[in-house]
Amino acid sequence: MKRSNLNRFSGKRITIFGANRSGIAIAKLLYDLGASISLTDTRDADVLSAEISQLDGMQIQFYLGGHEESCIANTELVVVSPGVPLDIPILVEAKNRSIPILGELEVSASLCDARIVAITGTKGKSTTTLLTAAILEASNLFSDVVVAGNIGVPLASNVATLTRKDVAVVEASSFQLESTFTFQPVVSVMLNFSRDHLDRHGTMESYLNAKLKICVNQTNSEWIVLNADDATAKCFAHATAAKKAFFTDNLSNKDENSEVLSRKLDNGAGARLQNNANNIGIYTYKNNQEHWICNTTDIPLAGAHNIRNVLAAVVVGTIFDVTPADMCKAILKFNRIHPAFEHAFEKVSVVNGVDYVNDSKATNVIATCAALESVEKTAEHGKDPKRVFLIIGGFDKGNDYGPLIELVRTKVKSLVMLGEHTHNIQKTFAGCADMHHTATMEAAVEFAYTHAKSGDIVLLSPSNASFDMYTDYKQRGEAFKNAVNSLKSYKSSDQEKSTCDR
Ligand code: UMA
Repeated sequence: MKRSNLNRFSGKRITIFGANRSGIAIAKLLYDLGASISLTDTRDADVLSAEISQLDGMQIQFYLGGHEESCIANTELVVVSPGVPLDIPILVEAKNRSIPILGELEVSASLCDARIVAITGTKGKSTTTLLTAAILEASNLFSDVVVAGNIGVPLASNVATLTRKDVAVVEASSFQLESTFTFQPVVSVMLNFSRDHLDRHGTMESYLNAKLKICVNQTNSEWIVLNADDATAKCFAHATAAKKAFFTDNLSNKDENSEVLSRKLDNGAGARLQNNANNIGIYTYKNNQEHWICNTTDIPLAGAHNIRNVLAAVVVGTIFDVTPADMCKAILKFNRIHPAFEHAFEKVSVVNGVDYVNDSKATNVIATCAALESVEKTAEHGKDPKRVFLIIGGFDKGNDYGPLIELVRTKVKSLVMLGEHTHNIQKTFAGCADMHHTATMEAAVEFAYTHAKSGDIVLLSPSNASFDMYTDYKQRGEAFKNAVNSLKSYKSSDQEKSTCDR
């Protein structure tokens, strides 16, 4: 751990908000450093028994079933879990009392001895985090490479064992970045920016400001990796003193991109696509040297969005001087089997030649666009581009479905709307595809099962948060998978029946 910062917490009275993964991990870390810990959560003790039991044997004061005023009465520092909004009344009160409020990521990173590569963006964070970790791991440049952050493992649970010889690849969400102040990764990556999380951040500006925190403390001995085709890249470039590296998947604009990529020639780094023979290659640049890494057809991930994720990851590899051969090896054998990919374009089953795909993690319109864009590449049957039964709908945060219209028109056979908040969807897509409204996930899957033909795809990619019907996107994804799995047994009893009939 970073010795210089240990004293900031030992002996301090600290109240932690949220008793889930982040709250429990940071409670353990700070308790072990000698802090006096209080832990508060709106949920009751009986619901949280599994989480709380992880702190057995530690002297911790619990305030469960709500955040009563006394939980901050004597506290010197508040630490928040990412899922706890900073504007809840008790945190406003803490702020009024001038009690510092830090996020779990802020505290963990300040104690972390390992170098941190932090990856943010509206979409593609988890894939890029894992790709980057795979590339760094292939290099043998580090004693240990860990993935942490929004991907499901709080950085707090790794900090105690990480050393200077290690690297932590941290998926950083806006919820985590919002409450950071000294966060200073050696490499930050900003993938893309689009409308999301307005229920938490209120405005796009405040969402962007949270994301900008990934790079504001970086100096010119650190790096930021930017998407040359994203409109916000300039904001990030202006917000930081870090050296800039760019990636682009824009083949048509080669000269312009060369210029962008080589803007900082002395120490410049970047990655882009380039035509070679019958293929499109991924090329990296550093110090005026160009290296072929692999062809896009070698990438074991479907969809244009994943090519961009690979481009971003190879820029990080290039910054750390990972060899092209090691990067190529890591990409080719990249394995998506990781809990982070559950509910993210997860192939659930094939029933009667119809693919059932769970993309419940698509809580915004851009994510559903990415899912539909990748459909043709994953096609195994038929040429008809209109082969998707798209299950869409949920807790509408004021979505603009505009970017989806053309994709729905050209690829979607039937739009299966789920839940009550479908007015906006009906209005936007009228005339673009057949529409069918269902009240439950089972009914949505059943409808698709009845109407889909071999070669079609039933895709749950809701474009919305899940809170209207479920506790989170995971529960919604499980409901989809259960409905599909019941189809399988329904189908086999159907087959049994028809065999008996014969
Ligand atoms: N709670 C309160 N008061 C409140 C609100 C919530 O006490 O006002 C309590 C809840 O009852 C619950 C806890 O706080 O017990 C929830 O905290 P949390 O959501 O931060 O839970 P963690 O398990 O620590 O998960 C967090 C991230 N969650 C969110 O950002 C919402 C996880 O990202 C992350 O993987 C984990 O830390 C480890 O770093 C999940 C996520 O949905 C995947 N992220 C969003 C996204 O990807 O869109 C940003």
